[in-house]
Amino acid sequence: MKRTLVALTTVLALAACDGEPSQPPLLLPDGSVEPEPEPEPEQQMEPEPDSEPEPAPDPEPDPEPAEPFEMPEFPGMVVAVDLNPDPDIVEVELIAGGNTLEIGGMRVPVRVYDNVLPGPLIQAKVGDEVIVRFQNKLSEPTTIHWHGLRVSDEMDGNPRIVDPVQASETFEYRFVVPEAGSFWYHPHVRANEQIEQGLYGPLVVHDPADPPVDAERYFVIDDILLDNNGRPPAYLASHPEVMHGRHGNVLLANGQVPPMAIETAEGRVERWRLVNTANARTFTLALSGARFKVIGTDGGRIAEPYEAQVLRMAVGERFDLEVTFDEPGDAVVEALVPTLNDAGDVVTARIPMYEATIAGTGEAPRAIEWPAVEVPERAVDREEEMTFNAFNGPAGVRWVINGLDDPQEPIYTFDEGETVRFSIRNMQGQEHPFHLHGQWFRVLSHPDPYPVPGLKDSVLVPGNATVEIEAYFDNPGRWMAHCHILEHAELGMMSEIVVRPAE
Ligand SMILES: [Cu+2]
Repeated sequence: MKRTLVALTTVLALAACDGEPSQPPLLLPDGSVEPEPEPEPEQQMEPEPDSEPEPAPDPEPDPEPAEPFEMPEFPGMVVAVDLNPDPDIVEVELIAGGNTLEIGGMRVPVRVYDNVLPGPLIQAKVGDEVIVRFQNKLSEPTTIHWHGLRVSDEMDGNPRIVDPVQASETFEYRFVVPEAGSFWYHPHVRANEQIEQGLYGPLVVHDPADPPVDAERYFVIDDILLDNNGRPPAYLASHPEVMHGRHGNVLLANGQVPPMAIETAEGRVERWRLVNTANARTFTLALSGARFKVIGTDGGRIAEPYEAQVLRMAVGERFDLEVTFDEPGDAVVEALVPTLNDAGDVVTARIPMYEATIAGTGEAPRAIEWPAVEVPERAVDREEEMTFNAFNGPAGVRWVINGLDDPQEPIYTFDEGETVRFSIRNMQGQEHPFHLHGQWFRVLSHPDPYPVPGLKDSVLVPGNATVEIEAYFDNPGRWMAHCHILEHAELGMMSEIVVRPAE
């Protein structure tokens, strides 16, 4: 495990070195040479004769050149290197390939992006264009889905719209990131195997208007199933896996066997982002040793931040926390995992995932003022019921949405701009984390005691329960709507919703 760590930090140092010198975006040093080379043609359209030497001071009232946004560092993480000098374009290379990593003292075969687990963190700021030059060095087709990003459907990694990237082929993903938030990326082909084997990575879209914090961190939480030799057992081969999805026997905190150690100090305020990238496991996380305030979820910051000691995170969900260190000591994120004790009783194991050592400084933390988040009121245009169910077919258990087993036709068609209230009824005891691509929704009612605020793209629908959501179909296209327990999706629980563009 040590070796993995060293490898990661080495790569990180390289990434940081590469990034620094080229980073300060070379916006024209004012009042020098003629503005010929880059600036938009408009400037050349107004050729006032004579006055060649001094370009008017006008074209630079833009506030941007004064304080270019600086991407934060994310200590301990591999960050994708932006190869494009344009401050409004993030261009990265990403390679999916096989490798062997040391996990928990075993040599484990993995498939990962850029040879690291999790894949490199991709970051941009709101409105940036993101270009990902992707190479598939796997032995099978794949795609990349940008979980939570409202991109066009052709860039969404949906293999029914754009053919998957074949083995040893390349593809250029290109999209604008319209909203700030914590996102992640992963394949949408044989996802139950490819994601389980390590193909996932974090993605952050920053809002330059957010107040600065003392550190940003991204916690990528996963579990994987390994046999005694560190190999993945056969997929979809056991009844529990078919029924509940693949639950791992090894927890991973940013690709390592936990706990992952963090160094911080009294008086600091940090922003921690969390994502659950497991195939199936819903994580319950206990937070202690600091002040934790939930400031964001799937769709970015929320209108009413709240303090929390426990988070419930279904697959695909994200949380953004403001973490304040009032005093020295240890701040810990623990996974509360139901397990069997020696007597065969179910008990809750507390597994430390992240342990922050808070050095004493005697300093008091400052209060952070987050800009207000607007919550527009929208009238409901339609009401629909969606059901989740299962049946036993000739080929075994199938999981279905609205009674349909892997339907090839869209299950709903809406018009761009429509607001639709769904009552999602789960007819069976197994839970389903529902994920809608390309759109946001809000949770109106939920049976669990935990708050589910803000704009969402993923929500847990517990067994034999109903969850009500209000969805905003503002992004035209063909969009996947499915269970994010990857085994359920593979066994039928995968559908599409069409949003017709407005005239
Ligand atoms: Cu499911």
